[in-house]
Amino acid sequence: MKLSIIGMGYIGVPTAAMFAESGHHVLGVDISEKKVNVMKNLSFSYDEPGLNELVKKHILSGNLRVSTKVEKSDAFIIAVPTPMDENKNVDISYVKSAAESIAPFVEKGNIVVLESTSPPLTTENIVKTEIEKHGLRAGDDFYLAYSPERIIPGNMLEELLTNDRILGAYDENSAEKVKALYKSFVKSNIYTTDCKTAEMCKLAENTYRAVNIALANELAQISESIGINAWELISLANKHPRVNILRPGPGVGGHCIAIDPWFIAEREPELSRMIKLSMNINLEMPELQYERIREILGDLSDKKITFLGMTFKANTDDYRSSPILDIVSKLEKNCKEIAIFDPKVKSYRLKSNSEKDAFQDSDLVVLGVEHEEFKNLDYKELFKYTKTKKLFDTRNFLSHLKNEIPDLEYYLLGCKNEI
Ligand code: SAJ
Repeated sequence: MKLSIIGMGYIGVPTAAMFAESGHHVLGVDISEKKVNVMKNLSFSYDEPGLNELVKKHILSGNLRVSTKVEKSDAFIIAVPTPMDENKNVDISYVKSAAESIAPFVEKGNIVVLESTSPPLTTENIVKTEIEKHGLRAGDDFYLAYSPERIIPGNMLEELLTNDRILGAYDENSAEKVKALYKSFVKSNIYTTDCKTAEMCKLAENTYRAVNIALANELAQISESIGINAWELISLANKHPRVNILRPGPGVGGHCIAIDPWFIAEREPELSRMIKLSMNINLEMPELQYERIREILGDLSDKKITFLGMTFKANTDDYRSSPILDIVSKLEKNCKEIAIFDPKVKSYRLKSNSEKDAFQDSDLVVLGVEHEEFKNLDYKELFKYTKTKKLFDTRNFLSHLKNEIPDLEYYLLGCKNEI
């Protein structure tokens, strides 16, 4: 088949590569000329295992072309961002303009799929409406579906193949056609339903995780208050066969868990009580860590603070809406110096060139993100360069150091006991 995938971002690129790998002729479309040229010139460098090789292979094989312009195709897949504005309202304009851009090219018998995380009814109210403006009717003339991805950064290619997939179809024929299309690479089950349920399902999955993390974050605060260790508490509770509490942390970042639940809250503000409360608990976490740092250091004005890791989670280079950067921006206003050491991130204004530079004369080291690279640093040596040996671990990742470095003052999120 000839496929056009609209949006060459985090989801569009691996999806395009996977369809190309399964033998389809894929056109990746993006409004950014720069992005298109980077792909054409093979000068991309995605921080995702296997992705660079796969994209390169199919640009060279000709199965994957890229352009700023849509072309006639058998199927159109929309994978554009659905960001949130300052008022926590979803901005659906990219979906609308993507639908407008494909509408003149959609012909009888074509498939149109929306993959972007979207509020309920987007497929029918926006995508269907835009395409029908050109005279075709969904169901009668073209097949229409919503099929969200569920892949986790760091394991995207594997999860594209092996995750079960939800497919919300406009009618039975659409379900059959779109399922067959995705079956060209999806090895696991594809469950079909209507568009609205599938849209809500994607949001419910990320909301489940957000609420679970909020519970962990609340337990961390309670543990700090009553003098127990939240990590031990959660690990013991999870020994129960039907309990699985997630991990507390300095906040929830990225462009999924921190955002998608608000789409439900925007649609049903009165009914989304627990969702809003959970999101607000997660949002408080950076501020609470800022307060904890003030508690540890007292007056900040003459202090240098070192952060290990600045991304929104471990083992990624992505620092979009990173809670660590929220803490950094609060501290920056009050302390003498901030140094960040993050081997994943290529450049950032506060980034130190080496771990030694970052530790030099530091008053406090904060473990922000548990990157693999941080497992084997020579902490004994590095703490020789700091002014005082203080470590604040927001991920329970370096607790072993308290035995290895005898004079280390070790502070842990979710625990205020003397350690
Ligand atoms: N986090 C915690 N504690 C935890 C787990 C995560 O504080 O126990 C934090 C992370 O540090 C990070 C944030 O939550 O800041 C989100 O990370 P994540 O690993 O939970 O999720 P994402 O945003 O990378 O990916 C999620 C996944 N959704 C679910 O697991 C339900 C992924 O499968 C989705 O495809 C993705 O959202 C998406 O695109 O929607």
